[in-house]
Amino acid sequence: MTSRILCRIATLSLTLLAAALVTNLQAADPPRPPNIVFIFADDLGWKDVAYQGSDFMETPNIDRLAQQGMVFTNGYASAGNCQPSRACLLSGTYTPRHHVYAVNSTERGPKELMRLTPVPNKSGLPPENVTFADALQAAGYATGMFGKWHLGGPDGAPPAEQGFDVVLEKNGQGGSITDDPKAVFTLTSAACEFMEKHRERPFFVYLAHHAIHTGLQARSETLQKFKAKPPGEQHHNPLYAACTYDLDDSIGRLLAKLDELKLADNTLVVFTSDNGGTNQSSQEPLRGNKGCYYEGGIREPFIVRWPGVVKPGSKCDAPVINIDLFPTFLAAAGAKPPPGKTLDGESLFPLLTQQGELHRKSIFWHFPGYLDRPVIRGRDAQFRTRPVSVIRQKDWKLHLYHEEWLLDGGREKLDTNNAVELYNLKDDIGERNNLAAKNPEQRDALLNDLLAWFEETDALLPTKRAPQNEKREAATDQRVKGKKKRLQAPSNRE
Ligand SMILES: [Ca+2]
Repeated sequence: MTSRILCRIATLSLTLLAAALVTNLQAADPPRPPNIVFIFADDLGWKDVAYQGSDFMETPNIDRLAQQGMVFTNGYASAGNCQPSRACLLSGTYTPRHHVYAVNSTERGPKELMRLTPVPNKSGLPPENVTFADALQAAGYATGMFGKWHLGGPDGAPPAEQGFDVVLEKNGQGGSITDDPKAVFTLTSAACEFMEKHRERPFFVYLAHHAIHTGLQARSETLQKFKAKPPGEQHHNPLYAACTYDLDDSIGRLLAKLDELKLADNTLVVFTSDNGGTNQSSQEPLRGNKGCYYEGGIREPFIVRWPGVVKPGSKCDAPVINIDLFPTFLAAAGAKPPPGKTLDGESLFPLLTQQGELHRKSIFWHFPGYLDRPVIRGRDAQFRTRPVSVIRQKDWKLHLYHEEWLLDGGREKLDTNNAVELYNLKDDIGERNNLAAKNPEQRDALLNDLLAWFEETDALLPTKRAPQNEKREAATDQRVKGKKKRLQAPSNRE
């Protein structure tokens, strides 16, 4: 053997030895799991950000986040209002599992117009309900909650009992930063302080802003900026735009802090909102607003940024919903679901890494109550919604209205009783063209899956006539019988 070959063998052995050492070191000291920063807006609608096409709002920081991460074009809140959306998000389960369906009460609106007795509402999650913060805390994360909780009350528990080490609950009334009326900068500063303090270990930030919930408030200079701006055709409310801009500005500060701490590369950032925009902001072409189960009430801006995992500027059209975040955060943390814990969502990992699809067939909503005040292009003139359950499956979406389902003949009369609305969102994102009568096969398939889901989740359904209305219902039954021949199936009611 020549000395050159011997030398090569020696080099190779050393290289193998070094490789083995590195592997051993890695086994002993696994890479640190990512920090998780979840920014949750309040009442920010799908169309309220510039990257979604608002013609008046300016959201440069949210837009940049969208460019740096993955945009989910079919991203959803799990309810049309604050409280149930948050209960679903935190618990990782749909409303039938925890019975938080509404803000305060499921019986909101003119009682004489309610045909069913609504299912009673719970105010929050009991402390034994394992939240995503409980699970991340158990996985070794420092956990901080800043902003709006909205899950207390007689049935709930404060954030400190739901897995958060550090809590700053703050109403949107003033703050330590001058001219911060919606407290966006105060909350952001507290979150930044928390990140800095816990930079040496994995942390979880739940930053639940009060913005842009009413009463709308903004810094005076921002308000002046939008008062001076020519109005858009769709959006033209300077205060609404200013409030949104301040929220966006605070998000910019938080992202800059991650850069400053050199943590951005190992931090998963998620941004979305708890429900659709109020009637102060049109969500067209989406139908409806906050409180509705039409797209305007539940479809949201939904962004995930995760350097090295998520391809910048990528898009995903699969329907996803905020209960998917619990299992996604667990997967990011390398943690297993807590024993015995039901999780209705699915980890978004296959979508984030563009390596596959989710296993589930459908996503669901269940609102067995009444919500007052009509909205732009709602179902009727009295309520944002009546008792309704919804299934989304691929491009299809079906609404089941419990009043007509229970009281007007159920499945036997589906062609005429208006209990079901069916839309193909791919062709009709505005839910204008009800296909329930035209496509009974698709309608029945979705309806069957929805009914099976009621069984699976033990969903409580509003099955009793409203007592204040029994006499009127009985009289209506008689009248309907008399006029039956003249009745026609109503077309798509607006
Ligand atoms: Ca809200």
